[in-house]
Amino acid sequence: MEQVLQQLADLRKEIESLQISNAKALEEYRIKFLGTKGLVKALMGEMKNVANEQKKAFGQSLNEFKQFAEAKYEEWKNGVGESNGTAGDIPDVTLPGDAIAVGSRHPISLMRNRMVQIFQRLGFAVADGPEIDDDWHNFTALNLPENHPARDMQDTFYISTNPAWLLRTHTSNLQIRAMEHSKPPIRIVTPGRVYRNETISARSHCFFHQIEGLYVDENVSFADLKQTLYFFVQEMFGKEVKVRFRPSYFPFTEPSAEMDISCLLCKGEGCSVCKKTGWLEILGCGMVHPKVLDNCGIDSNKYTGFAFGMGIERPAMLKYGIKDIRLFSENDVRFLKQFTGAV
Ligand code: 2NL
Repeated sequence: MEQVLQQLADLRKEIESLQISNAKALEEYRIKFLGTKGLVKALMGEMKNVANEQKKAFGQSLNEFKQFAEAKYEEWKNGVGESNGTAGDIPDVTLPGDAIAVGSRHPISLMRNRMVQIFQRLGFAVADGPEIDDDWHNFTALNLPENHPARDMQDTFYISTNPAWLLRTHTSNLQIRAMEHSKPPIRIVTPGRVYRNETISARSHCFFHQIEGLYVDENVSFADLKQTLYFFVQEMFGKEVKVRFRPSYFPFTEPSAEMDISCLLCKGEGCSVCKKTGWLEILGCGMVHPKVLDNCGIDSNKYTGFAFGMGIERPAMLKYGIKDIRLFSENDVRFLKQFTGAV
């Protein structure tokens, strides 16, 4: 008994002399004194060798020792904190800081912003609105006949629970809404996401982005349209780029045209990107059909307007050298981080 009490006193001295300042040493201490194979447990096992009349005194001393060892453990634990076990509890202020991960703008946003800014300089305002809309704003008001193939289930995503609603197939729905609720002069651009039921491949996707423009006022002419788009092309692609207009057809414009720019890669010489033509088709446009103006409550005898629509993906692919349209929507960080710092 005397011997064991002496042992406890020695161990207490040993603990008092310890200086524990890191997690590794603390864990070693815990294992040695308080662990399942530690000294406290071992001394508890001595109980059976102690004479009956001494059991109480021994138990008491051992308990006190245990509490002392545990209290010391807690004390050190609080002091050691989150230290990594090698450097002690004093932070190393010379360590380099943790890098702050910087995000980047999406290439579609970059291209959209560039396009929008050019039209803003010409006095166009940005209009926004719903991606889910009704048949009227997406088709009927735009003079698309009831049996027009664009309305087909094959091309348009209808909302399954209510087929009166659909995912817009162009941002013209926003231009219709603008004409319905405001009076000329109206000068807006509508960038946004549109949906078409197409097979996904490297060149086409079931959703993509568009920017449309609309200018309605008295005496708006096709010459205004041409000059507006010519200014856009020069600002967007450079002064040396040429444009050409080809006659075309859209139900919502009359006359209608498609505009090409000289190929940015071969400068009109003919290459694989322009399919040896020297030209790239970038947009459709025309004078707003009088029926469309009337559908929106704008007097087509008093007012005229021009409109145009172009995709954002293709110019973005040309500018950034992107070969597969699916990259835009896969959110692969290896792709996206290449645009870090771009504005
Ligand atoms: C294309 C062709 C076009 C329009 C969009 C439009 C809108 C209203 C009235 C008349 Cl509200 N027109 N938009 C006009 C001509 C062409 O887009 O190829 N887009 C990618």
